[in-house]
Amino acid sequence: MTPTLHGAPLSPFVRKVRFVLEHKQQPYESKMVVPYATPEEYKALNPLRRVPALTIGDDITLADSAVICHFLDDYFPEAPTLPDTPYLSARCKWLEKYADYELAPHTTFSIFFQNIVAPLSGKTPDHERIKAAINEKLPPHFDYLEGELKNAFFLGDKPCLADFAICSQLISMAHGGEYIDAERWPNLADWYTRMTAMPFIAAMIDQEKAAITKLQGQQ
Ligand SMILES: N[C@@H](CCC(=O)N[C@@H](CS)C(=O)NCC(=O)O)C(=O)O
Repeated sequence: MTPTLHGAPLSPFVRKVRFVLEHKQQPYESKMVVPYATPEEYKALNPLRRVPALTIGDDITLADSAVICHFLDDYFPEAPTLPDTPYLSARCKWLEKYADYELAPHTTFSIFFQNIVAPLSGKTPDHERIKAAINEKLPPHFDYLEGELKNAFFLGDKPCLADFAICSQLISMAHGGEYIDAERWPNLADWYTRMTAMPFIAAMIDQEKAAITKLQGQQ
């Protein structure tokens, strides 16, 4: 049965799940659910009313991007996104969690929200918050990730869920007009170029940029 992904494509957590589905070449349907404006009935899918949620038929309902991605790896085992040894699988989940909880507050909830979402909602961007994210909050995280990149991808020679989670956060940052400084973090910048050159990621970025431009044009 075809899974349905509920959420908005500009959410980095929705994007991460889309990366996993695309990597697996798993067909899926998308249902637009706008964060912070979820309909009442969405509570049945996620009582916290956050996106994404995933449903398959009437029997499977899941919330939280990490839970959904781990489930997808078990349910559709082709083209796994979690390494097959307990230790590397746990390392992968650690880096995914790092992206979701340590990068997201700055890449998404500061830079993307203030530079893109705030103006779209008629609000003035909080430039101090953006500056703090770029100059103080993110550099220690980028130092850490730079040191973790010992191969082409975070856990070896092919991308895993950690790569998708981190890349998704950095795409939000790029939509917000901020990029990794290649002189300071060369491994991370090279890796980001490699990730965003993957055809399904490049195509998604183009679609998202077009969506942002359209939203801005409606202002
Ligand atoms: N840990 C959650 C985070 C999801 C999340 O924060 N989604 C945001 C959109 S980017 C949201 O729906 N926010 C609405 C809210 O918090 O009410 C996940 O990985 O799914």
